[in-house]
Amino acid sequence: MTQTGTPAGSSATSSTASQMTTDSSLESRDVMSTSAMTTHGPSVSPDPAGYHHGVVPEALFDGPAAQPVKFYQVGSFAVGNRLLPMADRSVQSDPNRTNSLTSGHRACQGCGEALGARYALDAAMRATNNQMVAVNATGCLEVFSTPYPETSWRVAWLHSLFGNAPAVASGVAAAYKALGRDDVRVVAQGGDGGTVDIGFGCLSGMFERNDDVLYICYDNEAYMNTGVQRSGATPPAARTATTQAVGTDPGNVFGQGKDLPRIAMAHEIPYVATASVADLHDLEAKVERAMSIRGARYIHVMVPCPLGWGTASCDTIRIARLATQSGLFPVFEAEFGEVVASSPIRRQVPVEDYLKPQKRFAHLFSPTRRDDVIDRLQAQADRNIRRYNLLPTAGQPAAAPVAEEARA
Ligand SMILES: Cc1ncc(C[n+]2csc(CCOP(=O)(O)OP(=O)(O)O)c2C)c(N)n1
Ligand code: SF4
Ligand SMILES: [Mg+2]
Repeated sequence: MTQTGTPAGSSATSSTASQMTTDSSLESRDVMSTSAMTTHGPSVSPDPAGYHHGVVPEALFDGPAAQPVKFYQVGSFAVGNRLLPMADRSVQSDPNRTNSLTSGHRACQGCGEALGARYALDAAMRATNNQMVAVNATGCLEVFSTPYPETSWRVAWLHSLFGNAPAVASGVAAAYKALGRDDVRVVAQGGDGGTVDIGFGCLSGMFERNDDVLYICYDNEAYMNTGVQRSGATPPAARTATTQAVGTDPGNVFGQGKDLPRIAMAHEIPYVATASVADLHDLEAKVERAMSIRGARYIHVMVPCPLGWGTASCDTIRIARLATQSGLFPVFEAEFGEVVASSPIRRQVPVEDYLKPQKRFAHLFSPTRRDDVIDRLQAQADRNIRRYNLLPTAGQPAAAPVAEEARA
């Protein structure tokens, strides 16, 4: 509602994408955004309260979104980063970062998806020297960031349909290839529903053809944008609008759904990784790594959704960390179908610690405690710990070191 970036819709998407990606400075993008802006909508006088609606006045393109990020805006990560050597600092600590998803969007407080997307795309922008196009599936990320005619994206950004983001991204990559522009890279992104369910066929095709696209799935484990319906990534026993906590086996059933990182690995594409908003530095590093590789790449990011999971908005990072530290969400990297690295659990917690703070699992604790179901979920975590070697014993590495020759 307040500060927004370029006007939304075609002005920020296909019509300006090729132009925008030829320019590396924020200023040059602003010039084009401003010229595109004049073709859209009525001129609006500023709201007395300081807000503006519809078309963004030209003066605002010199506003905060167009400026380098100020120190206070980078928050506590900057403080932590300042204790690290330069090479280890987060992209977000860099005052000259791109700020690809800027303020003014309408995500809920504590939205893991908004956080993950901002870190991922800023890292991708840095890795590509801002020569990048982002393609978005339908879902919360698209809806909260682009209420027409506004947008919070400050990157060439394209939305088409719920299920075709991988195909659109493949097409964009093919177009740039035909133009001889191998400097412009393509990132596609979507929620778990758009990725593991409706977009799955397109994604599998993109993998199979080894198209030069990084696809990022922000997994909040349900169709959040339309009211928390179950997806193929919803965990067993979770309550959603379509898997109610009723009957002898309340919540989502066991034995269904899709483990997309492993399905991606089965395509033997160059790079597959999982990541979490609990470790944003790791997410950035994986995005940068993925952008150093050509061909189809896939990153699956766990992004808690306070609204759909029934958690406090201040607990997003804590919940995401409990998922990884319980073993329910393994964090690893794979190349050409083989796991090459995994992030060891630092302090193992029982799955119960992860489940309890979430209202979607409340029926496992009240009115009757369901130890049988909790034990089955613990068994899943234990299997992940074994499968990805998440609790390496002393002297044994978490996983084999990444082969340098596999990198681009
Ligand atoms: C073909 C089609 N079917 C259904 C919808 C309605 N729809 C829009 S967003 C959405 C849910 C998106 O879920 P997910 O991909 O998990 O993203 P999230 O909102 O959870 O981030 C649905 C069902 C649509 N836009 N198009
Ligand atoms: S419903 Fe969930 S995913 Fe959607 S904006 Fe809110 S917190 Fe984010
Ligand atoms: Mg989702």
